[in-house]
Amino acid sequence: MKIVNPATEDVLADVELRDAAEVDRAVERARKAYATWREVAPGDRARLLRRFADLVDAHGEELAGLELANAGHTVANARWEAGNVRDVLHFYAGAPERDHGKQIPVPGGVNLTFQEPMGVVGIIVPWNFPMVITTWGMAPALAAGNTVIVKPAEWTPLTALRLAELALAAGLPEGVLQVLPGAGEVAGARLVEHPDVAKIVFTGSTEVGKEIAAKAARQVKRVTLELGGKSANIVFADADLDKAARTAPYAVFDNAGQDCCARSRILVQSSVYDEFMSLLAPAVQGVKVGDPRDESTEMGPLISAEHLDRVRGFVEGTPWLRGSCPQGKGFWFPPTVLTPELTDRAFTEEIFGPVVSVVRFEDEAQAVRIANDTPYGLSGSIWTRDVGRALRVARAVESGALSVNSHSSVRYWTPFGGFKQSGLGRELGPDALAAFTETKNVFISSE
Ligand code: TXE
Repeated sequence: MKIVNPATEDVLADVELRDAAEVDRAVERARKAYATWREVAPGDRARLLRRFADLVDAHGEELAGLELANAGHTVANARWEAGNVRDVLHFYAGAPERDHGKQIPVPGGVNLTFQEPMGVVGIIVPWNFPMVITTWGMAPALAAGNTVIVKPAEWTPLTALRLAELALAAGLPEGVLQVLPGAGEVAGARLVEHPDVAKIVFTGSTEVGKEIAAKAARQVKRVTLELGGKSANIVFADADLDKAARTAPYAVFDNAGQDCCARSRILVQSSVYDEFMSLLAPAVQGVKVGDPRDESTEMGPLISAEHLDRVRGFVEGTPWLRGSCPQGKGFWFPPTVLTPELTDRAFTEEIFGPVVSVVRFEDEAQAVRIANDTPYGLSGSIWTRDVGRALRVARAVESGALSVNSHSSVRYWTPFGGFKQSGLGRELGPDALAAFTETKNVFISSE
């Protein structure tokens, strides 16, 4: 398959898509590798993963450049992502040394618990953040003693393929980490169905996530799902309006809106709606869209022509505001602000593009009602100077990753994941290791 730079439409590489039989062979290799990898002492596994992290660090510019070219990420974002891959590998490298079982007092003997690895883990990755999403699954899975097969998205396999080469160079044994480009319905589906794959980590659309969960259930296969979002950015009248408006565009137009955490619904209290909109307009117009290689660029292209068509389909008529973007080659769409009805498709469905919808609310209860009136529940922001309100609303919004007077969602040492149809399970943070182990209880009689 031809891999294309979404900013220029230049062909970057021709990557072979693997079929189901090749997935089967990869699973066999991963099973063999598991037999030895799980026995490697935690400290030795940690040393190998740290070496892997160091190689990622040494090749940071190269990885950032690949992600920039393949996924259209801005150079600033791509560099952050390469750093995140390094940090996540370091964070989980040492985790098994701290992942102790328990000795639980029982009569008549000794009771011990062990955190056992699961076996072969399949990681199915989307195209929006290829290398970080690969790593969020791969790092804790490997650290816990599992072997891993990554199935990158069809359009964006390049950074995952390079990470697999760096892992080998760092000394990870053959078969411990494999990257298999392939079609979702072929290679992805086979990983889900293969009886020797113990767990699937899937990030992608809610539709495919549900299908995977249903198939996995037939084998009681473990799954972690990170799915879609339609997150609310709630701005109360007492907020720092200037800061809320200045930062709102970045909370949704980052990565051209192709971000599951995008705050794509802005809810503004009626009494400050006009003032907020007058501050939002110049902020949106000021977003610099263009060549991702330019250090001052803030937003790049969409991933593909198909996706561009899909995003365009959400914008009917004249939007409240349209920013600017390059014309000509590349899959460009301008930052766009809509003021829809609560029932409009643009307000209820995940657009996954640089389109934000703004609506008004009267009071706290209505804000929470609107925020929660969605099947999704991934992230969200709350802007207010009232600490009590911030806490009340943060507790009331049905969402996995909220921020107050901020738009950040991701820190690798804190948990990340969704409520409702935004997902199942959590990635990152101290608990992610538990998602890649089974607890075994052993009782030894002293009688
Ligand atoms: O996702 P898919 P797509 C949303 C977003 C976007 C839409 C479609 O709204 O516009 O989904 O994107 C693999 N069995 N998100 O089509 O199809 C596929 O090869 C096993 C939100 O790219 O879900 C790829 O590796 N695997 C999301 C991965 O699943 C299958 C991020 C994701 O593809 C498969 C991405 C199958 N039957 C899209 N079908 C977020 N919120 O982060 C596909 N795949």
